[in-house]
Amino acid sequence: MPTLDICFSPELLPLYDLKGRVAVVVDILRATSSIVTALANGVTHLVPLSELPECQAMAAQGYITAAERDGRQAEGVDLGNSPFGYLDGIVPVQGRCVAITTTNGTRALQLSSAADAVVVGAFLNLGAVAEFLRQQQKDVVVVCAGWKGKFCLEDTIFGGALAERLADSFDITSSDATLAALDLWQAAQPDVAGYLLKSAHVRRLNSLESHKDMEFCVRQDEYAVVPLFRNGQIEVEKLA
Ligand code: 3SL
Repeated sequence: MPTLDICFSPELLPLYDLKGRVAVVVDILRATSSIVTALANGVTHLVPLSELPECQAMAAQGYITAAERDGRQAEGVDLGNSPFGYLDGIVPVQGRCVAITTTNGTRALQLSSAADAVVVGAFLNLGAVAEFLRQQQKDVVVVCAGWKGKFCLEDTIFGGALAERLADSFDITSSDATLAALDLWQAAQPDVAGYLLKSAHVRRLNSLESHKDMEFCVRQDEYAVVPLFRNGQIEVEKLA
């Protein structure tokens, strides 16, 4: 039976061998939730980048530019990191490609590229990701983006929710990280938005008036897309 393990921070990735495994990169607030929303709403592909100037420069190639630093939209780009940027129609996104840079999420994607496949996970596409992993039948590592190298609750409870969905076909008991994430998910799941009110990043976002982003990002199974990061681009995988 394949195993499901959870890496609580990109700083811990040197302890994990991603070769031969599938990495599910998660940054619930908000990078992977925004990427899933973008692809489910007509964006053709995204290019995750580390530096703001390289993201801004992609405008010359016809890309929509999206950038966040410390929770705020960066200067000189079209969008920040709110999923509503892909829903509100202020910047038309249908058929467009997006260059994106964020504090933690895009970095976690790039650091996971040694895996056999790098999947973009969020509550918004939880069921589709679980189905994809069932089809792959490979060991899985959930890579939590965290915040500047530190543990965060929202990515961890996603790991627990994914483990719960895969309990019938994956070994979810041999990693203490997965067991801890499952326990936290059990505590959170009667009211995920309420539970996350205590998380550091929700408090940070609330001070930036992004509370509605959090409520949106904890919705489950809103979109049946499985974005894969390969060859420098994030695109939707067509499910068999
Ligand atoms: O760090 C990131 O990648 C972002 O998702 C953080 S924020 O939610 O946009 O502040």
